[in-house]
Amino acid sequence: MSNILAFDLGASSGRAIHGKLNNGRIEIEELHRFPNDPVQVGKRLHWDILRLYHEIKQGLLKAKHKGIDLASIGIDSWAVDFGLIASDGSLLGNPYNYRDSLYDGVMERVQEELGADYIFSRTGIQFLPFNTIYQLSAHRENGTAAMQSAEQFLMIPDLLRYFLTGEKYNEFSNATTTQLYNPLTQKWDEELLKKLGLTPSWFGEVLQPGAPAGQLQQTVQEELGLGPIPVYAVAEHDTASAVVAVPAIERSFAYLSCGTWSLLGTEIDQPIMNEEARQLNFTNEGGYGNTYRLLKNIMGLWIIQECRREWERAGQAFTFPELVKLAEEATSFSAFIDPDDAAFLAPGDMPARVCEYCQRTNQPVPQKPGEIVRCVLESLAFKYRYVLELTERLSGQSFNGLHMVGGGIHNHLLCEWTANAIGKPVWAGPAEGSAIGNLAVQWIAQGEFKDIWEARRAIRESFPIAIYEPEQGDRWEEGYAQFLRITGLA
Ligand code: ADP
Ligand code: LRH
Repeated sequence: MSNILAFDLGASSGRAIHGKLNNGRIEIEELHRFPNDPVQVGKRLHWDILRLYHEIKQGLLKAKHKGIDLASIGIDSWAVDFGLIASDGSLLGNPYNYRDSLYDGVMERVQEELGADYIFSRTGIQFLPFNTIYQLSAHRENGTAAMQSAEQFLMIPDLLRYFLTGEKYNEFSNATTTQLYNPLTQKWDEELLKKLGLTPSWFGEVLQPGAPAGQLQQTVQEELGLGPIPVYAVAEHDTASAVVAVPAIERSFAYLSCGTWSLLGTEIDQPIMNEEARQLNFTNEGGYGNTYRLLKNIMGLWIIQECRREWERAGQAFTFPELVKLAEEATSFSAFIDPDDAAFLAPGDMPARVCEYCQRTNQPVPQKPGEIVRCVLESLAFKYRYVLELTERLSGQSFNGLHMVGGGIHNHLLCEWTANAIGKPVWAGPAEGSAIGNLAVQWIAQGEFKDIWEARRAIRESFPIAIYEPEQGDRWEEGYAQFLRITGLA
């Protein structure tokens, strides 16, 4: 019954997840998992897009070898990054990784030129230095070769979909993350594009999640020995797919999508584009069924990923569970960081940057890996509380708990500490939120689920949700006050 495949590409790893429905219950099976390591070439930082395409084909082959007859497939990935296509249909260069230093300082220049309030009033999107708008502006300023011969702009899932189908479309949820799409007119913002010196004709038709987007093209069918499998546009921004998979019961709910990034917010029907939202730097990213994701980016487990890489380079290899254990053994509330300090955005020696932060804020400097990880995880938990409270204020809602989805929920300490920090329960699950949301949108499109709420009910009934109740007492209140004081967020 309705076997389908979701390709979910995170900034740290990708997977092909086979989904099937069994009497209204969702069953998933991981067919393929692969690392997604950015590649540094000289000063530039790229994504290995052809390797990702190769891995997608491996996923299709694994499904074929298992005898799975696929009714459809969908692809989601991290946001903001893109490829430019020439008039002959070829990809112009390797897509840049959004953490490339080419983009340093560009956001400030564009804001000065056009005004932050103007940009926000047209897009409703938070100011992050790596948004596509600033990436493209940097390429324009630098006159990079791709900009000279570009004809079409495709984001990462659009691009991979194009390789598979030969058809070029943009997709709504991901398009909104560019900060070039106007949610009020429901179009690419031509005026903004022209002011930036960008060519509006590069930006193509925008498909809604759930729209058919072609089928495997002839050459791919022949290469893989497969039929014309239909391809859907899903909620192709991985965070949008993760929010689809939040097993909420009520319309009003708060979520934390927890992976490389932590995305915390709520789902709303109309974007909130007032002055308060701009001042608080909240975003209104597009979601499934014309909803919006009112949220804020929090630096997330990226800091831990980079610490782990640095320790590995130095000959000390730890698994994530080992790091969690070491953190558990370290002293609590010894030092805090603001995870969103600009120092933590670029790849590099993250343990040293955490220590520098503690030094410059006159705190005890963590020494051992366990102490550093504890400092980062406790700080994340407190930043979650801070952003949850802002979300309540801005959306005029009050939440009685927080849904956590994504690979980060395997970190049980982070879930527990988040519950303690917010003083409310955390409902953790499913871990493969983005892939499950990707599957759900395909099933809704095929009429297997009536709507997103029926899909969310099925997700709730199909996957275990771990409940973390908050610890009682004032300890975490005092810790939070200390966190606010040190980070200057008070
Ligand atoms: P992305 O989709 O952004 O690549 P994921 O949602 O796959 O990220 O989450 C990956 C993160 O989850 C890792 O960086 C790690 O911090 C955390 N994680 C995954 N598995 C575990 C585990 N077993 N124990 C602790 N943390 C884990
Ligand atoms: C998470 C994510 C996030 C974006 C960032 C670039 O994977 O898509 O929502 O802000 O990556």
